[in-house]
Amino acid sequence: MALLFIDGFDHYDPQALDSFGEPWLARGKAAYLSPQATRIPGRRPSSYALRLPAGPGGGYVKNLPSVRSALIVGAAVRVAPFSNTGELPVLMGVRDTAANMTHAVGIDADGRLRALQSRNGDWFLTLARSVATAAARGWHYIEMRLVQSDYSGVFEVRLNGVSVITLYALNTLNGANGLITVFLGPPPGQETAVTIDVDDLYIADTTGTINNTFLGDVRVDVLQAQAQGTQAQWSVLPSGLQAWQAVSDGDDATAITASTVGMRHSFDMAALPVMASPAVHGVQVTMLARKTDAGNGRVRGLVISGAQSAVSADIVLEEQLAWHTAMFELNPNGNVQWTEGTLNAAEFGVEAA
Ligand SMILES: [Ca+2]
Ligand SMILES: [Ca+2]
Repeated sequence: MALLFIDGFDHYDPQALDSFGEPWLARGKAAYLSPQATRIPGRRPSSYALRLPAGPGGGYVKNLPSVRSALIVGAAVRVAPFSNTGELPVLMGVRDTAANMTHAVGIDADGRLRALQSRNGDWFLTLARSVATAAARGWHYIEMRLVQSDYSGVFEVRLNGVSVITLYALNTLNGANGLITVFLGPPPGQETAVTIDVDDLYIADTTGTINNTFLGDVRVDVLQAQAQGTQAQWSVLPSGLQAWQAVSDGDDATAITASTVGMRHSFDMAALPVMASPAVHGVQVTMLARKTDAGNGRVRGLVISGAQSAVSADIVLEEQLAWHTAMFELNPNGNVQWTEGTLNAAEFGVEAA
C-alpha cells in the first residue's frame, strides 16, 4: 500500500445540518474539521473545495489507520491575501503518535514556502525557504515528503510539481514517535493565521511499488453510481427505488441495507471526466454508512473488474452515518494499475461483513 487516502471535498457540505440541527462537518472523513469550514467552488468547474477561514477553529485533521515512518502529502492550496503581522501561516504538516507536530510547510508574507520542524511540539524551527513563490489568491499544488530518521531523514517540498526545498541527511526524528496524523491548515489546536482553501488532497507513504513518491499535481474526481451492477443482494429503502439512485441521490432517507454477511451490491459508476491522458493512481470507494442496532455492523468496499473481484479490510460501522473509505490502488484483474478503460468498465460497491 502506498496511496492511503484521498479527499476531493466534492461530496460533503460541512455546514449541512444533521437531525439535531448541527453541522455535519466532515462526517468522520476527517477526524477533525474546523466548525467554520465551508464548501466553496473548487479548482475546476462543477467541483468543490474546502475553505478554512482565518481565526479560531483550526483546519482539517486526518488520522491514519496505522503508524508510518514516512509520509507524502499533496494538496491544492490557495491562500487569501494576508497582513504581514509576523504570524507565519502553516499550510500542511504531520504529527506523531504523541500528538506532537513534527514537520510542516508554511508560507511567508512574500509567498515563499518554508520547511518547518518542531522540536518539542509547540514551536517551529525554519529549516529552509524556497526561492520559488506561491502567490496569494492563486491555486498552487503543494506536496511534502517526510522520511523519519536520526541521520538520513528527508524533507522535501514541491510547488506545482517542481522541487523547491530538498533537505537530505537530516535528523527528522529528534525523539519523535511514528507519524499518525496529517493536517491541512494550522496544527491541531491552533488558530488559522490566514484563510486557506484546499482541494485535491492525497496522502501516501513510501511503501509498495506504485504511488510511493510524489504524485505531482493531481485531481480527485467523484464518480457516482449511475446504474445497476451485476450484484444486487442488498435491499433498497424505500422499496421501489433503484439501488443506484438510493446511494447517489445525496438523501440520507434513501439507502440500501443488508442483514446477512457476504451479501454484495455493485454499481456501474459514472465515467471518468474527459482528460487528455489520464493516469489513474488509485480508486477510493467512499461509503456513507451506519449500522442499525447494537453489536456487529461491518462492511467492506467491493470492486469487480472483469472476472475478478476484491474487497477491502472490514470497516467497523457506528450508529451515526459517517463516511468510510476503502482504497483500491490496483485493478484486481491482473493486479495492475488502473487505466481509464478498466476503471470505466469496473463496478464498485459494498459487501456486508
Ligand atoms: Ca474538489
Ligand atoms: Ca440516499
